[in-house]
Amino acid sequence: MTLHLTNKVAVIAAGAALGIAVLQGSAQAATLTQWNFNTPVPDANPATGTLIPNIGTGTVMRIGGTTGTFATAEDGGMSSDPRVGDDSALDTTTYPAATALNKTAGVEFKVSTVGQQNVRVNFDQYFSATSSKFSQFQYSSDGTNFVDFGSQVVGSVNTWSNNNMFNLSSILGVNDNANFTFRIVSAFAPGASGYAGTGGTYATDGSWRFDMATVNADAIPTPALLPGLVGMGLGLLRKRKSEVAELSGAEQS
Ligand SMILES: [Ca+2]
Ligand SMILES: [Ca+2]
Repeated sequence: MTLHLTNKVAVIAAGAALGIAVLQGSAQAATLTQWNFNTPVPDANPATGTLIPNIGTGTVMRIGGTTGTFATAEDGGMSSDPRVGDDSALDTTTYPAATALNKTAGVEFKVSTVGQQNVRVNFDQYFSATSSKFSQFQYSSDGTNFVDFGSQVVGSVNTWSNNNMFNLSSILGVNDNANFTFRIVSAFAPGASGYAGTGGTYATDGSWRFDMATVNADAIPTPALLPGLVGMGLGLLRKRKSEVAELSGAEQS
């Protein structure tokens, strides 16, 4: 009897350990989507690039009347992109007038987080001398209504600010969501009613560039795995019991 109980406990413990291992395995952090904006086949021309992500899927667009093409990410200290010789960044210019349209102009990214949680966003941003010195990160769970999140990125003239990280792990509404959207928009100087130029003077033709826009997330563990594992554990238990029964029979004969 003691032997049976010990076996039973051992089998259940093994099954539980296996279940935990599988759950942990399915929750590995991964890059969901990334834009490096580089031409997939290097063409030695940073002014040509792509809006298609190099990892995963998603869409990016300029918003609030901004325009632009692609520009090099290999000046101003360089972005964090390891590409050499053909490193493109998403260029944006034609920003609002000095005292107009606070937090409306910049870039917007849409990435489905279906099946994902613990969403973290990273990006590199370059500030020209007359661009807005302050950029605001915002997220949306419905693709329409945006919420300011985190500290503003504060620019330095003609310089890359790399690996700006916004951890949305505490924002449950952006988990498992096909409408997850984030944007980076120009913001009035703190306490002021207009934009501050990165180098002092603001102008609508100042430019921001973006590179290595990255969404990391963890896969949500799949509950469907659990019944299967419980079944496996019971199967092992039955097999062990029948082996013990056979063994008992053999001893009696
Ligand atoms: Ca290129
Ligand atoms: Ca790049």
